[in-house]
Amino acid sequence: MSNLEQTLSIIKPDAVERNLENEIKEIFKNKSFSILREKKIQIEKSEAEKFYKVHATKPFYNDLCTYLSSGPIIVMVLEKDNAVIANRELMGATNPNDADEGTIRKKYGISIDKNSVHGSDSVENAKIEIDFFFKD
Ligand code: IDP
Ligand code: MG
Repeated sequence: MSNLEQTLSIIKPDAVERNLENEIKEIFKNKSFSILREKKIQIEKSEAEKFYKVHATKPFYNDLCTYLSSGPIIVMVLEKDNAVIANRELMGATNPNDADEGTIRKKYGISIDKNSVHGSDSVENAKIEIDFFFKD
C-alpha cells in the first residue's frame, strides 16, 4: 500500500550561504522525493519565533530564532511515500556528530545549531508547517 505524504523541508542559512542548495535538492530527488513547491526567502525573527514556538522554553530558543532569520533559506514541500519519516532518516540526527553516514547532516552539518536542514517531525506538524510557509 502506498502512503503518499508531504513534508516541509528547509535548507537553513548555513547551507544556503555555502551554496549547497542544488546539491541538497539533488539528494532529495535521487531519493525519489518530488519537490512540489519551493521558494527562497529570508524571514523576520518574529516569524522564526512563531515557526519554532514549540521550543519557546528551551535555552537555545533565542539563538535558534536569530539564526534561522539570519540569512536566506530555501523552504520546500517534499512528497513521496512516507515522506515525513523518510526525510527525517535522510536528514540524520539533530547533532551532526551523532548523524549516520550518508545523511545530509553528517555530510554538511557544522554543529547542532548549524545543521543545514529542517524537516517536519510528524504528519500533523508537516501540515501546520506547510501552511505556515505556503498558505495561499
Ligand atoms: P530537529 O531539527 O532535528 O527536529 P529539534 O529538537 O526540533 O531538532 O530542534 C530544532 C532545532 O533547534 C535543531 O535543528 C537545532 O538547529 C536547534 N537545536 C536543538 N537542540 C539544540 C541545542 O541543544 N543547542 C543548540 N541548538 C539546538
Ligand atoms: Mg524538530
